[in-house]
Order: sequence, then structure tokens, then C-alpha cells
Amino acid sequence: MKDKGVEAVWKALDKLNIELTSWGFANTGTRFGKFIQAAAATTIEEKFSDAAQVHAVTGACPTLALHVQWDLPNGLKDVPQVEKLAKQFSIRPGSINPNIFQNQEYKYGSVGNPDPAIRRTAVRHILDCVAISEALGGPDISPWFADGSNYPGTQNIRKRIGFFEEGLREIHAALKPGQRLLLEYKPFEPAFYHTDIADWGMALLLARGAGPQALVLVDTGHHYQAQNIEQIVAWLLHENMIGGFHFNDRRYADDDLTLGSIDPYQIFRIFHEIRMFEWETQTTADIAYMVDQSHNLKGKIEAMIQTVCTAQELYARAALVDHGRLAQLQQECSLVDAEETLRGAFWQDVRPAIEEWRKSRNLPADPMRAFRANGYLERITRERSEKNRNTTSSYA
Ligand code: LRH
Ligand code: MN
Repeated sequence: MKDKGVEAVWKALDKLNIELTSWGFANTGTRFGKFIQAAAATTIEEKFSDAAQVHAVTGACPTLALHVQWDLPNGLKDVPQVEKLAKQFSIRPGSINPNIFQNQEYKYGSVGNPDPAIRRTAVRHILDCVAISEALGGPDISPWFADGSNYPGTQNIRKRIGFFEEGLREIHAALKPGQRLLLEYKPFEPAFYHTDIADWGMALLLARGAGPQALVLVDTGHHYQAQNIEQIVAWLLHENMIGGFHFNDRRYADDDLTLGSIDPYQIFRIFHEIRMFEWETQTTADIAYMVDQSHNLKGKIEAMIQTVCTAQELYARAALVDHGRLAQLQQECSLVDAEETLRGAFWQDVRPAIEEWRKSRNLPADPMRAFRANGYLERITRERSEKNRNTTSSYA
């Protein structure tokens, strides 16, 4: 690779931070059960400790997204402990994820529930998350709403839109300057007839209606098979409404597999839309790149290291696109040359340049090998296996 290419790769890697998610280190499964890993994290301390391992060998994930009901069950009262852990492990708390989908009262929805008392409870919880985020200094609060219905005629879809508009306006009004409300959409599951915030358009309209600090979060697994995700990203960039991503991969639905494991070109095409936008506007889009995966079978820390390294490789390749030449070829409609300008970057082997970048940043050239050699996994397996042995694995 020419020096210009190596320089572009290094500049890109210096810029790319991937936010890990605490629940990616915990024992998770599918509705058919979960396979318990002896080394899995159950406490918030263990989640920070595991995230610090990934950051230590990749140098690219200084923040950890937290899910309030799982990580701060006592709400604001748990903030001092999280602050202590953040200092201890040099990992900053990242986006704050409300949980308005797990509790029994949310059977018919949360902010979209016909019962005003339950809507109140849900809005109250998200307002608590805004306060927690402010206390922890992270800018983002990223609610995902499982709200919807399973059968035609059982809910008034338009009425529920009104409930969301009302609730999100109240939540937006509580945001402090610099805070962002990231609305995550999902077409289905757990609701299987309609989901209130099912696609990017619904999320964008609700975010716009709430206020200027509300943006859209794109979970790559939350799309129908035939949807062109990078076109959605292009629209959200054009509208200045993109706030962040939950990266993962899938073969069928919201499979939450490791990034780039099924369709690495998909993530490359998304990164390309962002880098081309940044080149054209000479700006850096304020986007939170987060991982939202469920490591049901793979070792969770290894899966996270694999994910961050793959994200670095695909982002580095997108940095190799000659934007000036591509813009010219697009203008001339030189289809083959334009396509080859993009594909050519994808086929570049950036791994040697990335290894050199790591060495130059005193990071291990091979993060996975370094992690496997440092004995951390053996230690936590010993320390945690007793506790994890008693974890229930059954679905019902
Ligand atoms: C919903 C989702 C959401 C999280 C959850 C763990 O599918 O993507 O982002 O709250 O997974
Ligand atoms: Mn998600």
C-alpha cells in the first residue's frame, strides 16, 4: 500500500472509537434458552473489567454503554459506584439505555400504552435515565421501544403515535445542553403485528417532533432483508438526523451476530456513506459507533475483540476510497470506474498498515493473541464459574 494509503488508514484509526455494550459480556441467549459461559460477566464491575481488556488490546473502545435496569438497578443511587469503576478501569460510561420493555406492566407497551399511568411510569424511568446520563457525563440516552401489538385491530396505531409524541416532547424538555436522545427503531420482535417505531422514517418524525437534541439510532439488525441500509444512512446524514449505530450482523432477522461475520461489505458501504459525507462537507459527523450483539456461543470478550478489529479494518478500507476521483466518476456516470473505485478500496488488505499503527501506539499488533496470552480469561473463569453455574438457562 502506498504511503498515502497508510497515512489515510492511520488517520482513520486515530479517529475511530467503538463503544462496547455491557450486556455483550453477560450470559444472553435466545427464546429457546441460553448456554451459560463460566467466564461471563454478571456484575457491573465485571463488565467494566472485561471492557477494559478489549480496550487494552485494541485501543479503540474507551466507553461502555450501560443498560439501566441491568447495570444501575438502583438508578441514580448507583452512579457513585459506576463513577468509581470508570476511574478504576479507565473506561468512561457511554450511552445510557432505558429499559421500558422488560417489566410486566409493559405488556401493552410503555410510552405508547393506552393506560396513562403506565405511560407515566415509562416516561418517569426515561427521565431518570436522562439524570443518570447527566450525572455520569455521557451525552447520549438511547431508548429502544418494544411497543406495538400482535394482532390487527387490537390497538389504535394513530392514538399510540400521539402518546409517543407527547412522551418524547416531555423527555426532550428535560435534556440538558449537549445531551442527545437517540431513538432506535425496529420493524418487529417482540411485537409481531405492528411496532410503534418500526423504521427510520417514524423515528425521524418523532425525533423531529420532540426537539433538536433528538436523533435517530440505526441498529443494523433492525431492517427487513431487502432494505438498503446505507441509503437510509445517506438520508439521515442529509437530514442531519443520524446520532448513532448499534452494529452487529445477521443472516435472517435481528440475529445480533458479530459485526462483519455475514456481510462485511454492508458495514463497509455504511462507513463509505459517512466518509464521503465527511469529505464533501469537510466535517466530522457526530456519530456514536456502538456494538449491540448477543454472544450466545462465542467467548464474549474474544467476540468483542474480533468485532472491534473487524470494524477497524472496514473503516480503514472506507478511508482508502479516493473521494475526489469517485465524485468525478459519479458526475460523469462512469459506472464501472466509479464502482471499481469503491470496490477497489474494499479489496485492499489494510491489516499490515493496521498492525504498524498498533505498534506505533504501543498496542499489540495482534490483539486476540495478546488477550489469549495474558491469562485474564483463565483467571475470570476460575473466579466466576461457581456463580455462573447457578444461572438458569431455560427459556420457560
Ligand atoms: C433491541 C436492542 C436494543 C437493546 C436490546 C438489548 O433489539 O437492539 O438496542 O436495548 O437490543
Ligand atoms: Mn440495538
